[in-house]
Formats: sequence, C-alpha cells, structure tokens
Amino acid sequence: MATRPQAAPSSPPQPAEPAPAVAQPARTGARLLLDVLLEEGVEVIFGFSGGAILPTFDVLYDAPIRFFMSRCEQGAGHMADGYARATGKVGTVVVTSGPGATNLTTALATAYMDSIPMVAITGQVATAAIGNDAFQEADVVGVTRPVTKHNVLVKSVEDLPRILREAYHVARTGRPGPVLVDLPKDVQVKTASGSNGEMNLPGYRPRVKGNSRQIRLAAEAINASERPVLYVGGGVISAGASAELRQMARKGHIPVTTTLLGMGAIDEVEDADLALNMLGMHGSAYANFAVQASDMLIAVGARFDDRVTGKLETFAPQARIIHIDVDPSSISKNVDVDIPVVGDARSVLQDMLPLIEYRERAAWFGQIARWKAQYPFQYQQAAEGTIKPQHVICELGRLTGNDAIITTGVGQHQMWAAQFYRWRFPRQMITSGGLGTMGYGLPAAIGACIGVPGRPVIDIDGDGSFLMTCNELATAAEYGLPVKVVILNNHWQGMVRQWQELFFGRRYMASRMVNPSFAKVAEAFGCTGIDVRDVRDLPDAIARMLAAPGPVVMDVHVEPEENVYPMVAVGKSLHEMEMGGMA
Ligand SMILES: Cc1cc2nc3c(=O)[nH]c(=O)nc-3n(C[C@H](O)[C@H](O)[C@H](O)COP(=O)(O)OP(=O)(O)OC[C@H]3O[C@@H](n4cnc5c(N)ncnc54)[C@H](O)[C@@H]3O)c2cc1C
Ligand SMILES: Cc1ncc(C[n+]2csc(CCOP(=O)(O)OP(=O)(O)O)c2C)c(N)n1
Repeated sequence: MATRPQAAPSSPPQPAEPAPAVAQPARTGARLLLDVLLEEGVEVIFGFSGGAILPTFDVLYDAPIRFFMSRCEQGAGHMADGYARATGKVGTVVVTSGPGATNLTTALATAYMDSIPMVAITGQVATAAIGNDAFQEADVVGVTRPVTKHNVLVKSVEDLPRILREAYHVARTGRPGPVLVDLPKDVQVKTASGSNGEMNLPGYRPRVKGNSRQIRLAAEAINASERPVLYVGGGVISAGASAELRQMARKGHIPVTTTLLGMGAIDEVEDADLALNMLGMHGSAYANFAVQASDMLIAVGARFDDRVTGKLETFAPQARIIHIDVDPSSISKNVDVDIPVVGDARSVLQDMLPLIEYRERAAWFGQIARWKAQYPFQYQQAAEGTIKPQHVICELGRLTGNDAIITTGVGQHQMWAAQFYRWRFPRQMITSGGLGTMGYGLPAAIGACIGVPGRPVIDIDGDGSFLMTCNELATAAEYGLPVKVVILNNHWQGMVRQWQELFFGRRYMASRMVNPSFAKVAEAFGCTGIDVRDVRDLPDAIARMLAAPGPVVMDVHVEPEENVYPMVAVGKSLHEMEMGGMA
C-alpha cells in the first residue's frame, strides 16, 4: 500500500484546524470514517479484526494508510501508544466488539495513566441489538469510561464525522489521553451525505497560556531562591518543551531532576552538571537529597506521584513549590502548591524565560557535587563470568552511544534502565509509569519502530514481562521490523522477589519463573535468537544484535538475586533511602 503524503499533525501536537464544511455525495459510515482519518493525517493504524468491525476493515483494504495487524488487541493498543510516545502524533487502534474491546482496556488504561494521545475505534453490535446480550456485545463505553479521557457510542451515521474529529482533538489537546469511539455495525454500513463534520465542543477549552501575574510571581521566587530544583515530568515531553526547559535550567543555573516519564527532557550527557537524573523510590540519592534540601521546587508537567514523593508529610519540607501544569485538577492534588501556573509547559516556560536571572549558587552546586561523588548509581562487580543486570544496561549505552529509543516492561529491569542508560533526548524512554503494565515493552517497541524508522529501538525487558506479550514477535517478524529485545533474565519476577525478600521474610510465593528458551522462542517466530551466559560474550552479542537487519531477542542470563537500589520503602521519606551495597 502506498503511504499517503505527509499531512500528520506536527510534534508537539497542535489543535486540529476546523474542518472545511464541504458537501459530499452519500458515503457509508466506514467510508466517512476513513475520510476523516485521512484528513486528520493518520498514516498508521494498529489493530485486529472481527465481525462487528468488518465494514471498517473493508474500507481499509485499499486505503492509503499503513495497517499493522497485531496478534492480540492489547498488543495493538500498546503499539499505538508506543507510536504516539515516540512521534508525538495521536496513535490509532481499530478492533472489534466484545472480547476485542475488552482485550484493549489494559492498553487504554496504560495510556490514560501516562496521558498519552490515542484514538481507539471499537466495533459494536448493531444499534437495535444493544442491550440484548447480543453475540460479542459488551458495554464498552461503560467498561472504558474510567480509563479514557473521553468515550462515546456513535448512534447515527450523521454524527460520526463530528465525533471522530472531536476524538482526535480531545486526544491531542490539553492534557493528552486516549479517546474511544464505539461504532455499531449498522452505523458503519448506513450512508449519509454531507460534510466531513465540524467539531462542537463548547465546554472544552484547555488553557495554553499561563496567567502572566502567576508567571511573574514564580520567576521572582525562583530568582530569589538559594537552593532551587526543577522537578520535570512527562508533561514537558508531551508539550515539546525540552528546549525551553534546558534554557531555563541553564539561564537560571538550576539543577534538574526528571521523573521516569520525564527522562530525556534534559540531555544528561551534555548538561551533566545540571542533571540530577531520576528522583523518587528508585531515583538517585543526590536527586532525592536535593529535593529534600531545596528551598524552591519547580514542578513542570509532573504530578507528584507517590513513587516520587515518598511520605507526603515530609516531602520537600523546606521548599516553596511552583507547579506548572496544563490540567488544573493536577494542581495541589497530592501536595499543596504555593504558586500554581495553569497552562501548557512550553508556552509558560517561553513567557517565564525572559524574567529568569542567572545566579551562581556556588554553595548549592558544591553540595550537589559532593552528593554525586558520594552516592553515584553503582553496583558491585560480578563474580568472574557472571553478568550483572546493571552492566548490561551500561554496555547497551556504550555500544549505542546512548542514542537508542528504549522501551521497557515493568520491574527491576525498568528501574535499572532508568538508572544506567543515559537519557539524551525527549521521547527516548518509552515505559509504562502510572499503570506499570508488564508486557508493554515489546508492542510499544514495535509502535516506536514504525513511528521512527532509522533509529535503533531496544526493548529492555524482564522475563516475566516479555512472556506476557511475546506473541507480538509474530508481528515484528511479519513486517520485518528491526526491533531488538534484550531480556534481563533473572528467572524471577524480580521486583516481586525483591519485595518478598525485604518485606515478607523471603517467602517467595509465586514469583519464580520457569522459562522457555527465549532464543528458541524467537527462532520459532522467525526472529533471531541470541543466548548470553558469560559476561565476556556480551559486547559481541550486543554488536551482533544491533547489526542484524530484523527482529532479535537477546536472552541475557543475569545474576538472579540482584536488588534495585537506592530504594525508598513505602511510607518512608525521600531522604530515608536503603542504599543496599551502594554506600
Ligand atoms: C516499578 C515502578 C517503579 C517506579 N519508580 C519510580 C521512581 O522511582 N521515580 C519516578 O519518577 N517514577 C517512578 N515510577 C513511575 C511513577 O509511577 C509515575 O508514573 C511517574 O512518576 C509519573 O511521572 P510524571 O509526574 O512525570 O507524570 P505524568 O504521568 O507524565 O503526568 C504528566 C503531568 O504533566 C501534565 N501535562 C501534560 N501535558 C502537559 C503540557 N502540555 N503542559 C503542562 N503540563 C502537562 C499532566 O497534567 C500531568 O500532571 C515507577 C513506576 C513503576 C512501574
Ligand atoms: C500486568 C501486570 N501484572 C502484575 C504486575 C505486578 N508486578 C510488578 S513488577 C512484577 C515482576 C516483573 O518481573 P519481570 O518482568 O521478570 O521483571 P524483573 O523485575 O525481574 O526485572 C510484577 C509481577 C504488573 N506490574 N503488571
């Protein structure tokens, strides 16, 4: 199929232009849907078929849109999500009714928790059959309401174009998120004449520009502070505000810590003197100490998640707090804020930048340098031949020049990736933070690989996480996608094992993994499989993996009982870290 000429929304996403109200001959609902998708600039769809969505699949047969068939609807959803995170465009997923839609819900919840723009189109039984326990009927709008930014059942073909336009607009503007359009089969086949629809969302007006008085107050407070810290989250990535953020940090001479979802907002190599790396439960000791000692915390597009704050009552106890966020409901939700600024991070930082003054803050940077020297991310070297998981990440960083897009599953490997890879550009780290969805890594890597061809995409995965969606190797193989999977195989659900070791008296209930040979699994799916058991073989194996043109699974047998440190135990304050063998 031909790829349609570039007409996609730019990154960062911009509000859609109003549709020209051009009268058209009568078209089926499915055809109307296709025409709106084309006007919205959709170039790629992920999905899986079924009876209730067949009319829509039929118009996609010869449509100028690339279609990628997953092996499960959950995978298709994560692919659309990975595509969206890697490109800044809205991801699109199309699946059938009933089990197709319910399989998709985990992916919707994953995207919802991390504010990722997606449009999901689900087939539904015919309008007359709704409520009759019809074959493959599920109340998809009911099921997905808590995990979508907006969802709607289309009741008539005349409404369809408007609803679809609104779906893309709502998904990409304000605080982004997944939107679901539930499309009964009869609506897909009925015809309507008329235009491609105009939006009608009078109550939906996300604020872009921040209040100028609040911005001035914030800038004055920052200029007056002795020990400021920029606490930067996923909102900076989705706003496309990384350049402004870096200017702010450099101009004001302010250290920057990033959440798991904010990694890459600052180049940790080029701006190493300003970078405090990740904060929080498994963040760096120097970031956590800095937050606790700061007199001014500037949160930009970050939502004070409990993995970040630790015990709320003792979080940043000496700091006044500025919070820049596009979603007013995020302000003072978990932590009371002194100076809120509601608006798009890029716009607010642009307005604030001219007001920011340079200050040397020698004592503050001196203290931070001492913490960095005393408590770097580190691990004890392995016994001869054996492989430390952290070492694998360091080697991946070295051999890719820290230039690959990284996706992850959920668990220890995800935390080691965050700690030991060096993050250099926005949209480089693609991981499920809020929901923490095991199985996210491979399908998200497929989506990223399709969205950003030419850049290496590596899924750093756990054995448990990988097994949840490894069926999508068939998708990678079918389309010849050069996705690389590196499994840090500890033969455990490592993160669960760590908690059982530390908090449940080593009673390892249902956390041991009895695994297949992942290299053989890969081969069976038509991918390359590599098995690594000796640290001396690691560099060659990584080089072989990176050089291979197609999908590769590299199964690295790492030390099984390694723990992630630092660690702030639940209920502890951010500075009360367990350092393991680090300190
Ligand atoms: C096993 C595990 C361990 C974890 N440990 C840690 C940890 O140690 N440290 C850590 O940081 N995280 C950790 N996480 C992730 C954590 O659970 C949260 O997902 C993460 O901290 C949230 O990041 P964020 O604050 O950047 O929020 P996001 O979920 O990215 O929220 C973005 C915020 O920005 C706002 N926003 C969106 N768009 C814009 C815009 N255009 N302009 C302005 N604002 C905007 C939104 O309204 C929202 O408030 C862990 C996750 C797992 C699974
Ligand atoms: C779908 C899902 N089920 C359960 C969990 C709870 N959980 C979090 S981490 C983890 C273990 C992950 O094991 P693995 O993928 O092997 O990674 P490791 O911690 O060993 O690196 C589990 C079960 C989850 N996050 N997601």
